[in-house]
Amino acid sequence: MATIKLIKGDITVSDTDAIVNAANSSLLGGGGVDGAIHRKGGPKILEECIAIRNRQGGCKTGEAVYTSGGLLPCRYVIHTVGPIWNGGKKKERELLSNCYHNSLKIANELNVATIAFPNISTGIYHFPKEEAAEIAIQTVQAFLEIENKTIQEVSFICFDEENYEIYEKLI
Ligand code: AR6
Repeated sequence: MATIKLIKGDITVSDTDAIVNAANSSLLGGGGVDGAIHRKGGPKILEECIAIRNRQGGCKTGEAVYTSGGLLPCRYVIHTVGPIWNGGKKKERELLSNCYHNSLKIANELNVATIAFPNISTGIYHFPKEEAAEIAIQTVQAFLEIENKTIQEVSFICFDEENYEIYEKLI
């Protein structure tokens, strides 16, 4: 059975096989964790994102794509697009769950053993943090129990203290 870990800090220093990026549907980078990943990962990640864009026109909310890790310690960056919180009636919960599920699915296909997630949608996209944490943990646990083949360890990397305390309480 795979283990779930909680870490406070910066996902760009994670040496897991894969890290997940909270991207936007353009895949062209932005602020928050996305900005940090592209800044530290160097231009190769963006080049690969542009190639994906040219092939399939970006990435829809709830879906995920992957690139190499560029200059980062990880082997892969899995880019997923979280929902923008809009009051909760626009399928935000389901879409957030899809982000975790689809990222794990890709990780499995890539034979990843260790993967780290940021707290998708809880920054610039304003998803309520407590509810986002519940969805993240629940989706990961369900995947590990039912569909997992290769993943041995999933880390939740909380950058802000508020998210860290919420996860500490829930895990
Ligand atoms: N490592 C780990 N977590 C981080 C880091 C970091 N280096 N930096 C920020 N966080 P956000 P979103 C946390 O805003 O809400 C971008 O412009 C942060 O504390 O990065 O999904 C994209 O291009 C928060 O808990 O992503 C999109 O346009 C979490 O990461 C948009 O923001 C997510 O915050 C996506 O918004």
